Amino acid sequence: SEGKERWPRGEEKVWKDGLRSLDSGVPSITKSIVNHVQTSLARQPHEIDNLGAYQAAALSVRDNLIINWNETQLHYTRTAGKRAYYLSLEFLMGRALDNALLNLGLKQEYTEGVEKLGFNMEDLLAQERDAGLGNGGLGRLAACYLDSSASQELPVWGYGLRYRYGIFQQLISPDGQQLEAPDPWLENSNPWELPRIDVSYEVRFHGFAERLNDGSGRAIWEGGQEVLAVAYDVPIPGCNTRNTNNLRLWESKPKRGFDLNSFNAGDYERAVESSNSAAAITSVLYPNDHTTFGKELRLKQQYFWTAASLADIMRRFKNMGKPITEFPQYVSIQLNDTHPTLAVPELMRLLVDEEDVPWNAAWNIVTETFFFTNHTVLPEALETWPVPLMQHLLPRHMQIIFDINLLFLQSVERKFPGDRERLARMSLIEESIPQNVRMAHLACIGSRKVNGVAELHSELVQTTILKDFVDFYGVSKFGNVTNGITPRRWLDQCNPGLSRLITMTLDIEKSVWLKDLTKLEGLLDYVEDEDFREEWAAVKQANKERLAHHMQVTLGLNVNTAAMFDVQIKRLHEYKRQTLNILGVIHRYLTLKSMTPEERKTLAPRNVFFAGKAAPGYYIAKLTIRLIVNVARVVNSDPDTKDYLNVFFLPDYSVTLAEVLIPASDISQHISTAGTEASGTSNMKFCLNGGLLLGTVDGANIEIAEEVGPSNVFFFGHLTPAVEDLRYQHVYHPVPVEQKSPALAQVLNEISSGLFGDRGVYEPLLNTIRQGDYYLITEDFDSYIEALRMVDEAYSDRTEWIKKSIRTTAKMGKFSSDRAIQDYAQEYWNIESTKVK
Ligand code: B1H
Repeated sequence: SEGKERWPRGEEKVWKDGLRSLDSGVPSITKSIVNHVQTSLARQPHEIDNLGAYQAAALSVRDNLIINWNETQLHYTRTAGKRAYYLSLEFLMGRALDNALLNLGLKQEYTEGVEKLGFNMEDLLAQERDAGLGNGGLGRLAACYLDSSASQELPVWGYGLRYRYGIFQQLISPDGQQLEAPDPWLENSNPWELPRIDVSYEVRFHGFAERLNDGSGRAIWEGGQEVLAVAYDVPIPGCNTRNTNNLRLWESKPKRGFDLNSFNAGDYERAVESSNSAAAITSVLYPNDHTTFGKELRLKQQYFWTAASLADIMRRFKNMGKPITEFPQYVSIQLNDTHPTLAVPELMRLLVDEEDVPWNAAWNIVTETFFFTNHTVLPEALETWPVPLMQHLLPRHMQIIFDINLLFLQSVERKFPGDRERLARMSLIEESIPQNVRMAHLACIGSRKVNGVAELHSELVQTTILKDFVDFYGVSKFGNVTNGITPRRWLDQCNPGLSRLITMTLDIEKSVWLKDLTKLEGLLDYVEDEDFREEWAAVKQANKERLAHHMQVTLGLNVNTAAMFDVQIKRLHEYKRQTLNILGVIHRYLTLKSMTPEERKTLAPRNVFFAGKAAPGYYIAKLTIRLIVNVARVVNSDPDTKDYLNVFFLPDYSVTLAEVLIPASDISQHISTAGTEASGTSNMKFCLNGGLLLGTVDGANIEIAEEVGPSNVFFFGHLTPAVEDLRYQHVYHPVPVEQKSPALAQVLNEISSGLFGDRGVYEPLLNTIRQGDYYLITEDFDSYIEALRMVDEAYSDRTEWIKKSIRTTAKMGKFSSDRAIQDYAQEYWNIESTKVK
C-alpha cells in the first residue's frame, strides 16, 4: 500500500491485466453497484432497502477513491517532495457520499444510475451517518482543510483518532433539558474507511525512564504497558482532480488478546483487564469543547495519537533514505491547537534516544518541523497537565520537558538577565501545587511559527497570552492565517440551487469558481438586474421551504416560510451569548404583547432558530437551552404573538443539520463578547450562502465586514479594548441592571417571575448577568436591540435586502479554505502542489 512499488511475485502481465487503472474501462455505475450488492453485501436484489442501496453505492464510489488514492500516494512517493501533516484530535467530517460524488464529478451519473435501480439519490444520501469526530469549529476547520489540501493538490495528510463513539447525540426533553445519548456511528459499518492491518505501532505508557548519564542526554524507557495503534485510512477526494489525500485515524488495541498468566491462573477478569484498558483509549471523543484537561484518559489519547503518528511519519521519512538531519526538509507538522503538543517531546525522544542525535541538533530538527495554531485566548481553555500525572504516565517525556525548560529558561536569562518574574511567567512549568505543564508554552517554543486564526485573534495572541514570547523571539515567529471554509460542501453541496444560479450567471464552469472563489465577484455585475435578483430570492425561498419541510417531517413542526429566518447555531457557551439572543427574543415578545393588533400587523414576522450542543457538565449552558425551549413553548402558542414571532430549538446539531439550516437563513447571529471568539467559521458559511450577518466586532466578523462593506453587515456592542475595563467595573463598581438597561431588567424580571414556567430554575443563569456579568450582556443589550431594529428596517425593503445578500456572497472569496491552506503551504510548510496525472 501507500505508494510502494514492490512488484508482486508471479507473472507481471497477469497482475497488470487484473488491475483496474485510471484509464482502463471502469465498469458502468449500475454494474458496479449491483456487483457490490451481490458480493460485498451478500444480498439479493429484491431485499435491498435504502440502507443497502446506500452502502452499495458508497462502496462503488469508494472503488474510484481507492484507485485515485493509490495513484496519489505512488505519485507523492515518486516525486519525493516535502509533505505536510495536520495533527488534529478532531475531524468533524459529516457525511462523505455526496461530497465524494461532487468532487469526483459523478453526481449526475450516480443519481441516474440509482434511479434506474429504483432508488432516489436523496433517500440514499440520507442513510449515511455523520462522522462526528469533533466538537465544533476546530474540528470542522480540520475537515475543510483536508478538502482544500486535496483540491489544491497539496501533499497533506491528516492524523487523528478513530473514536468508536463520536460527539454525543443530543435529545431534548419536553421541559427543555438536554439529554446525551451515545453516537454509535460505526454500527452499520463504515464504507469510507480502510483498515490497514499492515500499519501498526506499539505505544508505551508508564514504565521507567533511566538517564544514561553519558553526556548525550539519552535515556532508556522500559516497562509499563504497550498498546497497539492500528491505522484506518479515510480517502479525501479533491475537487476536479485525481489527487486523493489521506486521513489516517488510529484505533487502540491490546498488544496481546489477554494476559495469559492471569488466564492460566484462572483469574479471567484480571486477564482481560489490561486489554480492555487498551481498547478504551480510542473509545470516545471528549465532548467538552474548549476545556478538557486533568483527565488521565484524555492525556492517554493525546500521547497514543501523537506517538503513532510520529512513528508513521518517521518510518515514511526513513524509507526515503535521507540523513536524519534533513527531516525538516521533507516534513512539516501542523499542531492543531495544543492537543498534539506531546509530539514535541516525543520527536525529541525519537531523535535523541532512538536515533542517537545529539540534543541540540535534535532540538533544531524539532523546531524546524512543527507549526502551532492557537484557536482561543480564553484563559480556561489554555491546556495544562499536572506534572505528577505526566510523570506517572510518560516518565521519559517529563524528563525531556524539564530539560527543554532548563535550556530555554537559561536562554531567556541570557536575553533578560535577572528578570525572575519573566522566567516564572515563561516557564513551561506553572509553580502551582501540584506543578502543571503549560502546553501552549511548549507548543510555542517547540515550533517554527505560531499563528492565530483571524486578524484580531492573532493580534490578541501576540499581545496577551504569548506576549513574553514575542518579546523573546521577535514578532516574525508569529503570524495570522484567517480561517476558511470549503465552498464545495458549504455552497455547492448544501445549496445546489444557488450553485446552479451562480454557474449560469457567471457563465464559467462550476469547478472554476469553486476553486477560485474570488470569481464570485462577477455577481456584482448583476446586482441591478431585476430578473437575477428574483432568481436569487427564489433560491433563498426554496431553501427556507426545504428547512420547513425538514422540520415538519423530523419534528412535526409548522414553520412559516414567509417569515424572516434568523439563525444562531453553534456550541452553547456563555461567551457566544445565546443568552443575549434569547433575552432579545423575550424583549421582542414583551413588545409585541404591549402592542395593539393593528400595530403588530406593521411588523415582519420572524422565526428565530437555535441549535447547538452543551458540554454534558456545563450547567449554565444547559440552563440556557432550557430557557430557549421554554420561551419557544410560550411564544409559539400565544395567540397574540404566534403570527409574528416563533422560536425553535432544533435538537442534535450536526454538520448535516447545518447544511440544511445555513442556506435557509436571512440573517445569522455571531454575537460573542468582543475579543472572545477567535474566528468563527459558520459566519463565513452563512454569508457565502447569501445570509446577512448580525454580530459583534469580533473574530472573523471584522474581516467579513471589511470584505462586504459596512453597509452589508449589522454590527453592535462594545469593542475589544473596552472589555477589560468594563469587566473590572462590574466587579468593583457594580451598577444595578435597572440602571444600565431598564429594558433588560424588565426581561430578567419576567423570567424570574415565572413567565416561562419553572420559577426559580433560571436564577443561576440570571445571576451570571446580575452579578459580575463576565460576558457583558448588560453592557451590550441596548445596542443589540437597536441592531435588531435596524435588521427589521433593512428587511422591510425587499429589493435592498436582496442586493445586500448578493453583494455579501460576491465578496466571500477570501474565506475559501483554499486560500487559507495555500497560506499555510507557502508561508509555513513550504510545500508545493503536485498534480496526479
Ligand atoms: C476553538 C477550541 C477548542 N477554539 C479545546 N478552541 C477543545 C479547544 O476539546 N477541547 O479541549 C475543543 C475545542 N475550539 C474554535 O476554533 C474557536 O472558538 C472558533 O472561534 C474558531 O473558528 C475555531 C476554528 O479555528
